[in-house]
Amino acid sequence: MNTEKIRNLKLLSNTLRQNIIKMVYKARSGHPGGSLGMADIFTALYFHHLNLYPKKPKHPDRDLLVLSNGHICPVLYAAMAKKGFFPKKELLTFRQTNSRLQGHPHREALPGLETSSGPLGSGLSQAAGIALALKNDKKRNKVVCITSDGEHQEGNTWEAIMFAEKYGLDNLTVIVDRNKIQIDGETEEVMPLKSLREKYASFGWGVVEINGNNMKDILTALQISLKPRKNPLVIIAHTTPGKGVSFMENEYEWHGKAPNEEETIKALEELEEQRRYLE
Ligand SMILES: Cc1ncc(C[n+]2csc(CCOP(=O)(O)OP(=O)(O)O)c2C)c(N)n1
Ligand SMILES: [Mg+2]
Repeated sequence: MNTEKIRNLKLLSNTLRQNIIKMVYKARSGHPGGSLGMADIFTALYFHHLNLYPKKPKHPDRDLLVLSNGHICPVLYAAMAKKGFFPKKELLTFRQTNSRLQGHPHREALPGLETSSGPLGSGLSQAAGIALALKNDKKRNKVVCITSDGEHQEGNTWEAIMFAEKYGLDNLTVIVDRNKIQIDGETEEVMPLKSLREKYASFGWGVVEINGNNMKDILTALQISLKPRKNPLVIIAHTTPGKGVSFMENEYEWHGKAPNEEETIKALEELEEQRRYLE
């Protein structure tokens, strides 16, 4: 794989991470843990994999991204701004009254969002419905659904997994943020999920398991998702929550807490240091 391309993508991930910290700090609330952990995957999706039209967000040929775990929208907004869906300075309106960048995505407020989310566990059903409709219309747009491990503790998610297999949704790729944390603890302690690979496989899905913070792994998995197949595909992405900010990594307390001024300065210094290493 082209090393220059990988380096550029890593630089973009770093930009997204810095913007996530700035947004959550300015809003004094939000969800940095999952957002930072998923920055590499959002970078690969927005700047490599998905066919998007920032100036024509409803373009009929666009691919569709459904973010089910809506609380990690800082990473979605940071990717959308960088891609040109809206001006970068709008990122700092995150979570303000009347902002288009609500604390959980509001589809009708911001062009480029495919769904509203926040109530967990419904995005996979929405994505499966969209994928079935596209298939029925013989359209070739890709549908990618991002979902969290916490959402796999909800029954609706498993109904959608059965549904997608029944209808052979070969245009659907699900990416699970397997970061092993949720709002108030570790998933395996709160409600063990054990092997999502075995569970999805037993439901008839194709399964790829990757390090979700390794850009080469991510690009390889996305490449696999493009191969002709008969079934839906899941990419189980093992990510480090809080990735890139030492004191946030793997600490579930940073699921939904804003850093104070001192923490923000430290976080941005660390990210800047990582950037210098890439440049
Ligand atoms: C239906 C529903 N129940 C509860 C919540 C509150 N809630 C918000 S985030 C969250 C944790 C979910 O786990 P996960 O998505 O894995 O969190 P992360 O990895 O981002 O920390 C919960 C319980 C919600 N948004 N929706
Ligand atoms: Mg989680």
